[in-house]
Amino acid sequence: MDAQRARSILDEELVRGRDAIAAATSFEELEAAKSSVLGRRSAFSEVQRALGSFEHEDRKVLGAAANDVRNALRSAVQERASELEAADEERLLDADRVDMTLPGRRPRSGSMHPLAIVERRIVEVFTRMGYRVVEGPQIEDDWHNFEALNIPPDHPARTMKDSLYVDVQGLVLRTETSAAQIRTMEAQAPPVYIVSPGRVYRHETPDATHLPVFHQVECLAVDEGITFADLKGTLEAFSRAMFGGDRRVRLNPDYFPFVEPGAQVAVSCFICDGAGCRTCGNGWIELLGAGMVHPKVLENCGYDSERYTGFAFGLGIERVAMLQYAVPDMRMFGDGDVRFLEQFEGVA
Ligand code: FA5
Repeated sequence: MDAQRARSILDEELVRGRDAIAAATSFEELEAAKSSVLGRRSAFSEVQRALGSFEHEDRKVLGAAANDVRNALRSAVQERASELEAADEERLLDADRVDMTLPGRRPRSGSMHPLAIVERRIVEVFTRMGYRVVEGPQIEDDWHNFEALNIPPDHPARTMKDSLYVDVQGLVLRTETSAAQIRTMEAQAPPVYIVSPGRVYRHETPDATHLPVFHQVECLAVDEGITFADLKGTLEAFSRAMFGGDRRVRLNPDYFPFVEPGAQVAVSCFICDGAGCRTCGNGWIELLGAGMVHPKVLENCGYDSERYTGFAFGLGIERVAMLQYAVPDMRMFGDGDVRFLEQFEGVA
C-alpha cells in the first residue's frame, strides 16, 4: 500500500463509517458499524498497520489524518449512541404513559353464594326471636349422631346405605344437624333456644331435589311448658318471614326416633303452586322434619323430662333456597357455574 492509496482509504472510510454509524437503528447495529470501520480487520486498521512502512513525512501526515478519522468516527458513534438512548427512553415513556381519560378498570369481585345468603337469612329470623347460634363438628361420633338421638344400632338410618363412615372406628360424617342438639344440651342446663346451621352428608344419589352433601339448620327449644302449639307457631312465624303470606305450610305426621310426636313440614311448590310438577312431584316441597323432643333424648343429656319439654326441627337450606329463588334443580348450587352464581350479586 502506498501513501496515496492510504490517504484515499482514510477518506473513503470516514465517509462510509459516518454513513454506517448514522444508519444504525439499535445498539447492536451501532456496535457492528463501529467494528466494521474501526475494528482490527477494518481497512482503517490496515492503513494504521501500514504507517510504519511509509517515509517519515508521509507517516507524520497520514498518522495525523488517521487520528482525525478515528476521532471523528468515535465521536460519531458516541453521538449516535446518545440518540439511540434518547429514542429508547422515549419509547419506554410512551409505553408507560397513563391515559388519565380512560375509565378505571373495575376489579372483579365475588359475591355471596345463594346458600350462604339463605343460611344467613334463616339464622337471622331465629336470632331475632332470641335464639343463639351454635355450630357442631361435621365428623361425629356414634353417640352424638345416633345413640343419644335414640337411634339404636339396628335402626335403618345406620346402615351403610344412608351414612358415610370415616375410616376410623365409630366416626361418621354427620347425617343431620340434630347432633348439635345433643352437644348443646350436654353443655348447658335448660332453657335452651338454639339454631345450628351446617353441612351434612348422606349416601344418596343426586337428583333435582336431593344431594349427598347438603345443608341444614337445626332448631331446638327446651324449656318448661313448651307444647306442640309453640312448635307450630314458630314454624308459621318462620315461614311467613321467609316466604311471605302466599305460600301454604303443611304438617304431616312423620317418624323420627328423636321426637314424639314427629311431623314432616312442606311448603306449597313455587312452580305449580301445589298442583304437582316435575320439581315437586305432588305439589309440596318437603322443607323440614320437626317434632317434640323425645323424653329419652332429654334424659340422655341429663335433663329432667318430667319438668322440661321441647321442640326441634331440621330444615334443608337447599330446599329453602330453591323456593326462594325459583331454582328448578338443586344440583345447580354445587355446579360452580359463574353464570348462575353471578345472578345473586348484590342480593345479600
Ligand atoms: C332430618 O334430617 C331430621 N334431623 C330433621 C328433624 C330435626 C326432625 C329435628 C325432627 C326434629 P330429614 O331427613 O327429613 O330429617 O331432613 C330434613 C330436611 O333436610 C328435609 O326436609 C329436606 O329439606 C332436607 N334434605 C333431606 N335430605 C336431603 C337431600 N338428600 N338433599 C337435600 N336436602 C335434603
